[in-house]
Amino acid sequence: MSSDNEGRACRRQVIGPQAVVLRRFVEDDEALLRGIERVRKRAPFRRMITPGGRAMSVAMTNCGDVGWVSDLNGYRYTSDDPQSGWAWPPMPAALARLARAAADAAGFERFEPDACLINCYVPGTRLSLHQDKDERDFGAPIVSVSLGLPATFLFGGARRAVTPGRHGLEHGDVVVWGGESRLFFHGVAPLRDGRHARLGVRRINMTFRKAR
Ligand code: MD3
Ligand code: FE
Repeated sequence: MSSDNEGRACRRQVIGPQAVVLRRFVEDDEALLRGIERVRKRAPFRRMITPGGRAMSVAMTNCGDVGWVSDLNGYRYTSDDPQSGWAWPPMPAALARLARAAADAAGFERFEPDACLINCYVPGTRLSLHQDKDERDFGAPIVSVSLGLPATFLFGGARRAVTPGRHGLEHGDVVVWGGESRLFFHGVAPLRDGRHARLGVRRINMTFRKAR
């Protein structure tokens, strides 16, 4: 046991160079779900198109100053939701606060994310092995928060050829990726069937980034 989530101990597991899982770090999942609800009313989940012309398996939306998008022209961050033409919804305070607390707990102080990508998985949904390198500053960590059905997270290395390790992520787990791990290949195995007491038949993952 170690770490401190505003006074509460949480279990911490190192899975790579400066990559740490904070088990059950989330205390108030209802506040997060209210925030996500507010975001998706203005910017609904949608399956984006890859530059290769296929619909992604995961449904995504964003909040914050900028949001990650993919289409036939490639991947990038935009200030407006291309589907509505409106600005992405602001990052709800409960989400921003949790991201900062998790970064602090992992030793990255003063993390100020300007983007939060929200992914929605249903059974069968997967995310193939990739790197996150559309952000300007790789010195800032990425914070990921898992809610709902459990998933198997695949965590490789700096090269695609490195066979990924498998790590279970459950409701309330938070992962912080910095340093070398920041550019490691990673993905999510196809979501298994199941039902989560609060979220039903889905998994939601939020990743907080400093994109600009
Ligand atoms: C390791 N999401 O949105 S979260 C993504 O569960 C993404 O939805 C997965 O990969 C998900 O890009 C995994 C964990 C994660 C996120 C970003 C990372 C791990 C990372 C960036 C660098 C290294
Ligand atoms: Fe990623």
